[in-house]
Amino acid sequence: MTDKNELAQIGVVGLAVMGSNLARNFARNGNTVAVYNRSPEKTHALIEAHGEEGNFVPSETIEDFVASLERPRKAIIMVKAGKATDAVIDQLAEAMDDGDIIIDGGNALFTDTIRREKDVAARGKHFVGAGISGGEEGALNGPAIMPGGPKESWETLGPILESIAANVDGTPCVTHIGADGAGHFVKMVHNGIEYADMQVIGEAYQLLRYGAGMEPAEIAEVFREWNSGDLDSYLIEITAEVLAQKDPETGAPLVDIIVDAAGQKGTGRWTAINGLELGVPITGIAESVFARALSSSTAQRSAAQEGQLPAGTIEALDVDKAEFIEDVRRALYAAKLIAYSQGFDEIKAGSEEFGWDVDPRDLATIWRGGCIIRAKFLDRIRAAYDNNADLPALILDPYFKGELEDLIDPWRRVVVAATQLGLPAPVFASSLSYYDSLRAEHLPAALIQGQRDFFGAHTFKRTDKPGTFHIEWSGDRSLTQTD
Ligand code: NBP
Repeated sequence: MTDKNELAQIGVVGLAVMGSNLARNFARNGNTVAVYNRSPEKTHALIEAHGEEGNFVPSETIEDFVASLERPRKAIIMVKAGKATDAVIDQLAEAMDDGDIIIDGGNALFTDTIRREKDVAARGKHFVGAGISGGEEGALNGPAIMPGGPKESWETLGPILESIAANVDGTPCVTHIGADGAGHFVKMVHNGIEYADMQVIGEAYQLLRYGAGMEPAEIAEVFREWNSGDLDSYLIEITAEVLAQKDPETGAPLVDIIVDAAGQKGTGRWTAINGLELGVPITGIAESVFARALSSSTAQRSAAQEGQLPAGTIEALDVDKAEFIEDVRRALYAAKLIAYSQGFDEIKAGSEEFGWDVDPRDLATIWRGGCIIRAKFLDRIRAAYDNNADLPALILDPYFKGELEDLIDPWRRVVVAATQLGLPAPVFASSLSYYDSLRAEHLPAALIQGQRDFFGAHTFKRTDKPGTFHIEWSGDRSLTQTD
């Protein structure tokens, strides 16, 4: 239904797949929605195909669109992230009044969101960068929403966002995350965790397929079973679906027909870059970004295959198939746990750096539904932060420490088996190194400090007394205290 005289509670600019699904979600949940797209064809198509789903107010100019909104006006931008977002923000800020709210629901880089919030605030309007997760399906049926921006905008926006968000046990999967770029920051890290989660699932598949010699359909059954336990999650569920799927043209397992070069749109890379900038070792996330890059290095990979780099002669141990499958399940659980732990570390560091005061319990709550990394064990993460809001690391929570007691030996066996089989398991292996580094009493960093002092007089601290020291390496090798 469309009514040009009715004022809309919310507006959506950009009616490609995400925007039109989000607009339909608002309308289906009883909100009157103003809709506008640069090229009017998409607006017409939306109204023609779905106009009966609720109350839409279509416009062909940004001025009409703004005029069709009730005050304070609330407009969500769902256009291609980058320059298009800046262009639409400029048009909206021009046409809107003081106190109106511009929301960017695209996948913006959080530093762009910080900049935009400043600019828009200087023009008297509110700006909210909101991470929206769940893809097309989530946009239509209930996404997880991570809004940043000013707290007072949340007071106005909260109820309407709650009306369209996913809902778990009566709790909507949306809450105010923190000021300016906080929402887009946590959405970025969410996507980084998603990269690592997908990669560890891929490594488990690879080991079962080429280590245990199982067929995709049989592995699909294993994943289905795993989905009823600790690993219960959307990504495990869809993995079983993908592995069971046959190619409609040839009847072969679809996974054998798909080219093994993974794409990426940038949020995983941003998470890794930010981890480096903040000095947070998010090794699982970074390795999974590199794993996608390596998979897509097709020329180099084919040269390495043609040149047949030696595999070595170490023979893999004979292992019982059922035991190996269970070991792989536990290794997958352990590596996934590390990815989440590292992701929460990055959020904590980002929150401190930018003064956002992000509550990790909120994320564990709202990520339980709608988003791609929704998983049963987020309830455990919530409980971990409920018990101790200042946990030094998620894996140090007593429940997860207990889980790791059961996981550590299988995890080591799987990394050994992968190494012996010559099968790549970059996140299984690097996460185990991270884990062992954290618990190691001694790290080779002492030697590195010695090397740094040798070639660059970078000084070092001593274990036995305070102060900063240097050895006269090119002279008499005496010790001097520098402060
Ligand atoms: P796209 O990212 O493909 O963008 C297409 C939309 O942007 C169209 O409505 C297009 O209008 C509009 N647009 C462009 Br391009 N340049 C414009 C400009 N200069 N001024 C005004 N409008 C402009 O759409 P999408 O795939 O629906 O994604 C929308 C946003 O949601 C993106 O930021 C994307 O990163 C994000 N996203 C999120 C998820 C998720 O899971 N959360 C999934 C997919 C996308 P036109 O019709 O006139 O060309």
